[in-house]
Amino acid sequence: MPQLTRSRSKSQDAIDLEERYGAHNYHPLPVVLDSGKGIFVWDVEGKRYYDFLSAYSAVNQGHCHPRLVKVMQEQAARMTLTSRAFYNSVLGEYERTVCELFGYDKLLPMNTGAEAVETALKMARKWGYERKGIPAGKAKVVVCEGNFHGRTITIVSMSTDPESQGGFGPFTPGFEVIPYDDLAALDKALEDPHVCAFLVEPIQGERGVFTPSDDYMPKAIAACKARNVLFIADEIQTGIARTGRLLCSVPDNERDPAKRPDAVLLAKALSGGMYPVSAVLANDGVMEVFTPGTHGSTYGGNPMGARIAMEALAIVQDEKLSANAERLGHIFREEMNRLVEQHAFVKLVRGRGLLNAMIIEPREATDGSPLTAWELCLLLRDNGLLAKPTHGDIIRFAPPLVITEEQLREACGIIALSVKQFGQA
Ligand code: IF1
Repeated sequence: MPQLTRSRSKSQDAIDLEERYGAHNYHPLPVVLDSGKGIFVWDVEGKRYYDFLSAYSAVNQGHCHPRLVKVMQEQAARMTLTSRAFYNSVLGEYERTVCELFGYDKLLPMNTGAEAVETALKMARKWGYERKGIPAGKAKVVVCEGNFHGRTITIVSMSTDPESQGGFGPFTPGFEVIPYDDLAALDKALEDPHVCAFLVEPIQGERGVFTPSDDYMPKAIAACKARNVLFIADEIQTGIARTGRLLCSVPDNERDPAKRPDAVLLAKALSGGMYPVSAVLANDGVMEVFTPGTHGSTYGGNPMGARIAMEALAIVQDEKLSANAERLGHIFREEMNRLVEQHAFVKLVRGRGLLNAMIIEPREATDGSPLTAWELCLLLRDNGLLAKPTHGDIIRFAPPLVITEEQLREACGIIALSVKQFGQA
């Protein structure tokens, strides 16, 4: 297994500090990043890498995009936080911009993805009681096996992943889990008049870029509409051009409310990786369940995040990032499928746009040591490309959407070399 001798100095010192003083709630790949620009990041020793994780699809616009740095500097020197106790000069313009771009009446501003999910759960339950007539305390939300919607106790209450959920009980009641990409199971679950919402990822990112049948989204939306159940699309990872269009759950040109989610959740790339910004989008008939004092957040709707998010969305449109993700995604899967043909241990490549994953069959090296997706990620790192394994045998590949075809093809070359080395280990 080729190993770069790593100077003990800066990288190891940084790793040692995190080991000593930081909670061990992650197992990071051993690389210490220090700067980023566009699709590249540099470690503390000055080595350059292709970033093929994009901070889990938060850095769609590329690291430190100059337009985002500029608006952040300007707003930082003007006004960063007022709280919602007062109006501010940016929030209304931001809300209008996002509502018009995505085609909804209202936006509720929050900060993290999990906060947007929690907000949507509260909105759905309250709507269920006040608009659907569900008896108090009986509202249920249908979710899917393999879901990932965040890390709060209510959100992990609906998780089917023991690692996410284990040890954190007692859990929030009111969730029903059904198989993903199974319309019959959804129809059956929706027969329960106490169901207020169906919360689903258009592609299950954490599960390993689990892509459903092409008709799953439109038919699931129709099933929910027929049963007066809110369809909530968690687009926190799949949204904002990542899968080749603005939203993954519905085509950009679909404006018929009967064929669109009742609520859309955004975060991550909403701010281009510069600042925590999330949002819940819904129409008046749903969003109006929130009245003054029923929900809030200290930082939610702050002018800094609002300014950054407007610019982040403008970049997505100005630089045609959806079209780039769609076109280069096809090239990427074509190149990766050559590896599936060449190497028996490369089982499958799947994804949409520039959200893709490779399934690796775990092996043993000639010296008997384990060879899993982790070891392949170490080889990728040594060859100048950063990606992260999930669930042991899956590697997610998600570069910033500003990547060019030439850069993508060079990165494919790095992946092919690393896979070859992995096969020879
Ligand atoms: C971790 C995963 C990805 C998300 C979807 C809500 C949230 C996320 C579809 C919550 C967040 C992040 C969280 C981070 C790693 C990463 C992740 F592996 F955990 F699942 F992307 F796939 N909905 N995903 O993907 O948003 O509160 O984090 O802002 O927790 O390890 P958040």
